[in-house]
Amino acid sequence: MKKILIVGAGAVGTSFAYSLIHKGLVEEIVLYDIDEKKAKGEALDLAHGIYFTKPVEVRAGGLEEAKDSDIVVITAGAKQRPGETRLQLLDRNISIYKDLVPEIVKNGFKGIFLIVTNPVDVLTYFAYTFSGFPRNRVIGSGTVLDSSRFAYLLSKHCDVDPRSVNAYVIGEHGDTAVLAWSLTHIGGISISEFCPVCGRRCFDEDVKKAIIKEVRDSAYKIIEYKGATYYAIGLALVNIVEAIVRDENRILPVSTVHPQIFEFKDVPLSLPSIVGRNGVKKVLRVKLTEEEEKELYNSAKFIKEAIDSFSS
Ligand code: 6V0
Repeated sequence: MKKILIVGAGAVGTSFAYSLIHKGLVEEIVLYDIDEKKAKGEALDLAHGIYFTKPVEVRAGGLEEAKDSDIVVITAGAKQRPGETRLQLLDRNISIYKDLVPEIVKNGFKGIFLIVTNPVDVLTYFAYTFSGFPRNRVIGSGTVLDSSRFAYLLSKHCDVDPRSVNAYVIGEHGDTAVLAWSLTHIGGISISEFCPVCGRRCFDEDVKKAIIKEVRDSAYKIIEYKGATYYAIGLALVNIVEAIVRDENRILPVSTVHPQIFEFKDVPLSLPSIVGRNGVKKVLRVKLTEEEEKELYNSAKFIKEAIDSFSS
């Protein structure tokens, strides 16, 4: 795997490109934006830094670059304004996808779509239907970022390195995201049994509620403070791309369109999934508590209703 086309050279697309150039994962990074000058400027700025990073060619290009790209990462579109939900972006972003996705396919793209634009789950569904690609090759960044936020907060609470925390947020990347406490482990010890081990503050209901709120509201808070979120998602995307390019079979909570979940058909949402060269190799239907299962149901229902309301 050698070439990545980034569609949308805004804050997220360029933060991703900036993180990617440090990794030495690919040979070419092409930036495309409807604002050609912006794509050119960003590509030049990044290219001038290659002297200090790993060898990689960074340039601006058109959608015809999709032909021999291995992964097309779509970040193009409108972003949330302060107070706006991700779902409120749908109208604006779906029409962009209606043009972009078929055009990319028409250009001979045979690789993997990585969808980032919000609302990411619903747009993963539309990218899947507009492209005609198999489910495993249309991946949404899903709750990979939410899971890293969750792990970060747990790591702060328990005073351990975030990489030693195994934590998953599943379902929608949005207001109905499910923090799966029952799947959470630190150093192989389930979170419910970790408190006596660490002897610090326990996870009483108030602490749990505060962490759930903090994870769900992170984006709103950052958008209120600085207008947009982009660094952490840039790094999260590198993580997903690395799993694909290196065929790692890494387990990541990416979003894919599930043929059936509960009574709903073709619902895009995140569950821990094995990610490798062919995209999503397998989705793990994890065992949840009754309460978490109910929350996942609500998340699936919410996404399904959003898709149906748009399709009808
Ligand atoms: P931005 O900085 O406004 O960049 C968007 C870019 O898209 C701009 O440069 C536009 O010119 C470009 N664009 C618009 N229409 C087209 C088009 N038809 N073809 C090509 N380019 C186009 O926004 P930012 O980069 O901050 O956010 C991009 C998207 O990512 C938004 O929808 C965010 O909500 C979403 N995010 C998704 C996250 C996730 O976890 N999935 C996280 C953060 C942001």
